This record gives sequence, C-alpha cells and structure tokens, in this order.
Amino acid sequence: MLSMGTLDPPPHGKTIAYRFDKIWSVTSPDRLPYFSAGIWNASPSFPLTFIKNPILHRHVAYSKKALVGIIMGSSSDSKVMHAAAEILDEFGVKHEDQIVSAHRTPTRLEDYAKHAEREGFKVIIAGAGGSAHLPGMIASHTIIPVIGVPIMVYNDKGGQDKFKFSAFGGLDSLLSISEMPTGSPVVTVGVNKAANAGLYALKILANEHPDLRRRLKGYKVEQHRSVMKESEEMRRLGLARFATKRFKK
Ligand code: RP5
Repeated sequence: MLSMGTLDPPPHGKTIAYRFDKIWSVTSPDRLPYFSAGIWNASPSFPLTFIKNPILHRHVAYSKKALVGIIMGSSSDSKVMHAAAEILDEFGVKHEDQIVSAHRTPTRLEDYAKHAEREGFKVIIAGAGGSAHLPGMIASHTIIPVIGVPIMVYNDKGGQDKFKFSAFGGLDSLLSISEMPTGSPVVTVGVNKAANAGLYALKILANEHPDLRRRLKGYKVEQHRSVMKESEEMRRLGLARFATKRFKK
C-alpha cells in the first residue's frame, strides 16, 4: 500500500506538518507506528528526511494500543482532519484512521461502531462535510463518545488548486453535527477545527491517565508563555512596529 517512490516531493520550504499530511493520506493505519519509530528514510523522489519529534518519540504507557478512532467521510476530508492526528501524535496517543462514508458506505457505519468497541477506543473523532451524517450516525451505534468535526473545504478531487466549498461555508455540516436530536449526542468543535477535536479527545483520556493530564497542563503553561512573550515584544516595539514585523507589511 505504501510506496515512498510514488510520493510527490513537497514544495520547497513546506513543513513537517505537510509531510505528515502527505504520508498520512497514503498510509494504512498499521504503517503509522513505522513513522512514529522514525524508520522512514529519505528516498530519491522524496528527498526530505523524516525529522524525529522528541515529544512524539517519548514512549508512554497509555499508548500501547489505539485509544482513539479517527474517521472521515471522504479522502478529501484528510486535508482538514490530519490536524487531529498530529495533536494525538504530539502527545504520543495512538489512533486508528479510516474513511467511513455515511452515504457511500452506509453498511460500514454499524460495522465500524462494532469494530471501535472491539478495539476498545475511548473516543471517536468523526469529520464530515456537507450534510455530515457520519458523526451522528456513528454516535447512534455506540456509546463511545463521538467528537464531530464539521468540514468546510471539501472535494479537491479535481486537483490541488481546485477546491470546492460546501454551499453554506461549513454551516451546513456544523448544524448537521451539532443539532443531533436528544438521545444521541455528539460533541461538536468549530468548522475545520480538527486540532481542537484532538485536544478534546486528550482531555477525555486524561481522566484515566494522570501523565496525560500533567502534559495537558504543561501545554496550557506553554500557551501562556507564548502569549506573554508576544505581549512583551508588542510592549517593547509599540503596536505599529509590532504589526509591521508580525505581518511583514
Ligand atoms: C462528505 O461529502 C464528506 O465528508 C466530504 O466532506 C464531502 C465531499 O466528499 P468528496 O466528494 O470530496 O468525496 O460525505
């Protein structure tokens, strides 16, 4: 399934996140540990080396098996959904990633829910665009908490530069996911906010894993530190100079 030789080289200057995106979109879930272990090496057609992330490579007890199932309605959703995977990777929490379409593979919904329960997933992150039935339908099949990610950008199958946008700019999927009738709730993050879905999943998992709770607190401390650093720079430079530097006007 995986063939490094067929990957296009990323444009010059693209980040590791982009490469995760490319890798992840062509990788079957069982190959992900290989990347986590840093086994992937440079190849002539993909000359950038995999950079080891020190956080990602810290081995943690809570992540021997996948605790989170990430699903999405289409391969085009991976453009947004990879952010959830990256947050989980950063915290060393394993996840299994699949495409399950509520309208194109309706029989897979129930099968996937059973699979998720068998695997012992603690959380399911489900992303979909348009009328976005996937998160709600999965939630109706299982008691595993489901976090829905409404997706705005979709259908890039016409090529990298030809994105089509859902008719209502993501509001369609936001309402489809959040307005589940009473009895089958889905927690919903903002439109395209897949990273928040990853963070929310970590918060749920932190109830059982004190180490994860500590690291999430550290994440908050880091956010605080970063704002304080920027604020100090703004105070020092003055707003006009700060904005010129910040946005390179
Ligand atoms: C939904 O339809 C998917 O979640 C996706 O966001 C949207 C469009 O899918 P593609 O036409 O790009 O496959 O089911």
